[in-house]
Amino acid sequence: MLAAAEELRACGVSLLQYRNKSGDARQILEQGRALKARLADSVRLIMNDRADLCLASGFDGVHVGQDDLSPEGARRVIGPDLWLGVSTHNPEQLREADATTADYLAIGPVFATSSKDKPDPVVGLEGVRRARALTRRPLVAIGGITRENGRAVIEAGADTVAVISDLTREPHKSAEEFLRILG
Ligand code: 3NM
Repeated sequence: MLAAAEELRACGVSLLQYRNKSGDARQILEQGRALKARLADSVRLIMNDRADLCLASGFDGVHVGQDDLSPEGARRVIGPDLWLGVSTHNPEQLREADATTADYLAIGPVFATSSKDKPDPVVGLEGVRRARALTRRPLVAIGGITRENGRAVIEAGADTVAVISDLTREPHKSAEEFLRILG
């Protein structure tokens, strides 16, 4: 994981989310601190789900889903300055998240994904367009995004994309190509 994170950083990736759905708090903290030590301030590090472990790891922000701490609960833990991201999966959730102090909103899954257990229904490019019309905050599209469809996702209104599968297969080549496509 550390080597892959460094490789992505070297390609110009500027934000990484640490996501660990199976580890316990102790392992998440250990790995979070190792990531922070290895990458220092060269990449913005976002902790998935856990505001407490974001602080304990020295990360730059936390990302919460619909079943985690509420955005305002997480904000109370991390304070006014760290970044808060919120996952949404439909227009109603997006509207609700837009009324919080979130620094960015995510919409997804845009396309079918095998990286998430029990994903919500796909929203498609139309879901990205609808989300764009509902918020002026930075909008991150997620779910099944590849180098092939990334440009269309940006053209539908996303400011950027969050990717797992298409980055993990060949991180270096993929990150470079994504940055070219998104740039
Ligand atoms: N969240 P991949 S979709 C972690 O819809 C995650 O909020 C989603 O992985 C959401 O790029 C997803 O491999 C998985 O599809 C993204």
